[in-house]
Amino acid sequence: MITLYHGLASTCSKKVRLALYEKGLEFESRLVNLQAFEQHDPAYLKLNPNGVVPTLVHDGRALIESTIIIEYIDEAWLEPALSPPDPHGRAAMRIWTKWSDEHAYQAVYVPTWDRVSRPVASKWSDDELDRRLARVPTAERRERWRAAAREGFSEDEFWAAAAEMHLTLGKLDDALAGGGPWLLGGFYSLADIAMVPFVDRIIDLEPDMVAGGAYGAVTDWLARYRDRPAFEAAFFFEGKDCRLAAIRRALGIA
Ligand SMILES: N[C@@H](CCC(=O)N[C@@H](CS)C(=O)NCC(=O)O)C(=O)O
Repeated sequence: MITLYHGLASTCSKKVRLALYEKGLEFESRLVNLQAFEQHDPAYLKLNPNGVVPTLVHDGRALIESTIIIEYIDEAWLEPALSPPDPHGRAAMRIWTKWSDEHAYQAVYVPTWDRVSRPVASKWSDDELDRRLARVPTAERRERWRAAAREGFSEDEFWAAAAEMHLTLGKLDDALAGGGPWLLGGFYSLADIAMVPFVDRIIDLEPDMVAGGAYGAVTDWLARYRDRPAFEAAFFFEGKDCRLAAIRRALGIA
C-alpha cells in the first residue's frame, strides 16, 4: 500500500506524483495544506521530521526527500525503468537530480514564496508569528517563514535567484539542443522528472523568462512533456488546477 502526503502546487510533490504515474502505481492521496501549516502537525512530523512535503509511506515505512523518493520508486517497481541501465547514464542522471536539489529548487522558491507564502505570512501578528514559528522543526525553515512574514526577500536575493534560474534553463537548453527528446537523449529518466516541475513553475511565475524563443529547446521539451498522460495526471491532480495562480485565488491573494 502506498500513501502520498503532498501539496497540490508543491514542485517536489509533483516530482513524486509524476514518478508514481509513470510507473502506473495507485496510491492513497493525503493533501497537506502548507499555508495552513499542516506540515507542522505533530502527527505529520512523526512521518517527516523536517516538516515539509512530500512524504511517501510504503508498506508502513515513511520515506522523505523527493529525489530519494523517486529513486526509491524506480528501484521498488522496476517497470518501466526510469534510470539508464549503464553506470555512466546513471551518473549523468544524478548530475541533474543533484542540480535540481541544490540549485534549481533553491532558486525558484524565492519567487514562489514571494508570491504565495509572503502575502499570507505578512498578515500575521507578532504573537501569531511566534506561535507558528515555534512549531517549525528546522532552523532553516523557521528563518524562511520568519523572513517571509516580515522583511521578505532583498533585491540581491531576487537577482541571485534569477541568475540561478537562467543558468539552469541554459543548461537544460544545451542538453536538449541536439533534439533530445529527453535530457539524457533517447532515455526518459528521473532527470526529466526532477527538472520539469522547475520549468513548469517558471512558466507559471515568470513566463517572460522563457518568452520570445529564449530557451526554445526547453519549450519544445515541455510541449512534448505535456503529451505524456503522467504529466496531465501529476500536474492537474484529480482534475485540479495545481498552478500557483489557482492557489493564490483560493487563498484570496490573487
Ligand atoms: N528537499 C526537500 C524539500 C521539500 C520542500 O521544500 N517542500 C516544500 C514544498 S515544495 C514545503 O513543504 N514547503 C513548506 C514549508 O517549508 O513549510 C524535498 O525535495 O523533498
